[in-house]
Amino acid sequence: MAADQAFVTLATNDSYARGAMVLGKSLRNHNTTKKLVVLIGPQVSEPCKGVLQRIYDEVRMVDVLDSGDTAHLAMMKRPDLGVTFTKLHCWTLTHFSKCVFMDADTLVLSNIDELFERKELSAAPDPGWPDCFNSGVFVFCPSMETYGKLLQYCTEHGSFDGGDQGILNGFFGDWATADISKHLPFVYNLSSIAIYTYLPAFKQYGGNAKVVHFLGKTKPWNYTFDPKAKRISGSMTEATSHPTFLMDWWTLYSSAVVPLMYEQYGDQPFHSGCVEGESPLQAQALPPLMSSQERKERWEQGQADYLGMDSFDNIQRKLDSFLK
Ligand SMILES: *[C@@H]1O[C@H](CO)[C@@H](O)[C@H](O)[C@H]1NC(C)=O
Ligand SMILES: *[C@@H]1O[C@H](CO)[C@@H](O)[C@H](O)[C@H]1NC(C)=O
Ligand SMILES: *[C@@H]1O[C@H](CO)[C@@H](O)[C@H](O)[C@H]1NC(C)=O
Ligand SMILES: *[C@@H]1O[C@H](CO)[C@@H](O)[C@H](O)[C@H]1NC(C)=O
Ligand SMILES: [Mn+2]
Repeated sequence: MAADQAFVTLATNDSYARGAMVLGKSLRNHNTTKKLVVLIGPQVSEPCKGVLQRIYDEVRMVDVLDSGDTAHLAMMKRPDLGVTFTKLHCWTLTHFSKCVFMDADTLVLSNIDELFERKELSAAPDPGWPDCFNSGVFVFCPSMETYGKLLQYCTEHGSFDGGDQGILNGFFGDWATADISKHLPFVYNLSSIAIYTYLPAFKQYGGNAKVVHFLGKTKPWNYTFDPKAKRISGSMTEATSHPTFLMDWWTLYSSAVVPLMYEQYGDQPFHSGCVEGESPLQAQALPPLMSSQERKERWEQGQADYLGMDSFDNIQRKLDSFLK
């Protein structure tokens, strides 16, 4: 039943909140039947909270330092894992029987409600180390018992990578071997982004990416965008490595999120990241980019960009590593 299932994300500050706004809009635009929940940290400002409330069914404030419970105690022992403890809070959402966690730096390109047919803990292999799962998208079942065990695991073992991915891979340590149905099939690493999909053939796959995860330090909100000219500016090298999905992100953000921000901020100034006619001297501008819809059409017409985004070598290498 849809009412007791939810997509859950986390925004610790206003930067990640912008990611959560776009993610929420992308889920709504693809007509999800599930509830949308965002966990926020105390640093998220009131106007951003207001925008999130317009998009999400539930905006839940999580302040680990203020909680006075086992999470607080765990935090005292492992202050380095602050954001991780906040993320683990998703297991306390026991008014839902099943949830899909998605990082705020992900974007949905089609309806992915079928993920709820999977069991805890289902996730996609990490592009950098396929025996580990990537914790940017995972299926879980809220439970106070599991939550308690996870906190205990944190304090006893810490995290081998200093973040939640290390904790979750340690705790759900049999993921690589125990049950193949918990592997969300086919992750490809097309130029620093991981894409999750359920279709078996890479030809189909290329046109049917369902989720984009903007891995790496530079996030979509670190660029600036000129909505009229459809130009993204910022770090040139990074922007060219995942241009079409970056364009999807900015198109949705500027059209569906920025108007809500104007409503919530009123007369207060805020940083939208959208500029008009920015001088090329101020930032390196990229040429206009194809949207992923255009890219999909090209792919289907057999005009895939084999040397760039859709590089056959990249895809083949990834396919080989998962088929082995
Ligand atoms: C916002 O939070 C993310 C992760 O939760 C962190 O990596 C980032 O540095 C924070 N940004 C600011 C401006 O505090
Ligand atoms: C979502 O639903 C609306 C209204 O029923 C429909 O017009 C639209 O095409 C649907 N969107 C998608 C992506 O299926
Ligand atoms: C994924 O892509 C990045 C950037 O293109 C590259 O540095 C990395 O080696 C790739 N990883 C794998 C497992 O292919
Ligand atoms: C991205 O932007 C945020 C603030 O919006 C900043 O804290 C962070 O350092 C930036 N990251 C990079 C890699 O520029
Ligand atoms: Mn992420």
